[in-house]
Amino acid sequence: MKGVAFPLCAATAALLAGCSGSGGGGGGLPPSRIVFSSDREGSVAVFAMDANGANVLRLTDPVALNRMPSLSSDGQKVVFVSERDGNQEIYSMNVDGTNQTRLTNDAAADFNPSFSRDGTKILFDSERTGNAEVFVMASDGQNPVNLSASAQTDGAAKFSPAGTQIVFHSNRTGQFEIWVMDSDGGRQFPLTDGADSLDAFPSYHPNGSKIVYNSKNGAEDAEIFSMNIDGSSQAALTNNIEADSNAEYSPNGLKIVFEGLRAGNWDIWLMDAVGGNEVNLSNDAGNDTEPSAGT
Ligand SMILES: [Ca+2]
Ligand SMILES: [Ca+2]
Ligand SMILES: [Ca+2]
Ligand SMILES: [Ca+2]
Repeated sequence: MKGVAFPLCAATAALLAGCSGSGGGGGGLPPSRIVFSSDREGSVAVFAMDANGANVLRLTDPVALNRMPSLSSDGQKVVFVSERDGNQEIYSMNVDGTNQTRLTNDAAADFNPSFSRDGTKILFDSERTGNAEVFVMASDGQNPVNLSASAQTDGAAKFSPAGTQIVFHSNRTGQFEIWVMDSDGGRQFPLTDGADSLDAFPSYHPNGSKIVYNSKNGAEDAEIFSMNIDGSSQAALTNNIEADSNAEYSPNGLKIVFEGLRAGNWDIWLMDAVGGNEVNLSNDAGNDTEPSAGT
């Protein structure tokens, strides 16, 4: 492990990947890729790039719609949504685009997939009950279970690093808030309470202490926010007049990747975990959105 990890950390991968052996969960090499969706070649497809934006590779064919990729914590697998079979279904593939496998088969829309840290489970949104719910299934698509079970919209769920909690967004109070529940669907309660703030797309810090999400919270447009896991210390990390959303911490917890519109089209941006030092990683005329760094 030592002999393999050191050269990776000395190179550009250190931008995002965990370099110390402390605090990390799971095994394997530190992830060094960011997956995202882009329309730069026409129809929306899934792409991967290095943590510094280099070595861009298209992973899905430019037919149908392929989007919402989420990288596994070991950096080897990607779950994503495709409409290649007529409606939105969850697929998995290797990070180089090989072995694309369909995991769901339901006439309703299935979307927003993400892995548990150990890679054994996948959370996803499904409308198969007649409204959007948070479902969990095994990583091979077996045993889908409705965890949220509310009559309103629930979705965009992410496991906590330990796998014991799930953070998600829901409009069951009449507006979108960030909610948390036990991994079996128990003890569901909101963490935010902002009038018309559209709190959405939450994701945990790799050490489990923070949640990053997007919110309007008094602003004209969406900004990236962070808060403690009990909902305290809510703070804006971006401040500009265009939308910022879909944030995820880097595997080492030092950076945040997100999508932003401030360059005139959507791009994948990287900033410090406390805000600042914003860098445009995609820097392409197409719309680049939905980044995932495997956290
Ligand atoms: Ca479906
Ligand atoms: Ca629901
Ligand atoms: Ca903004
Ligand atoms: Ca772009």
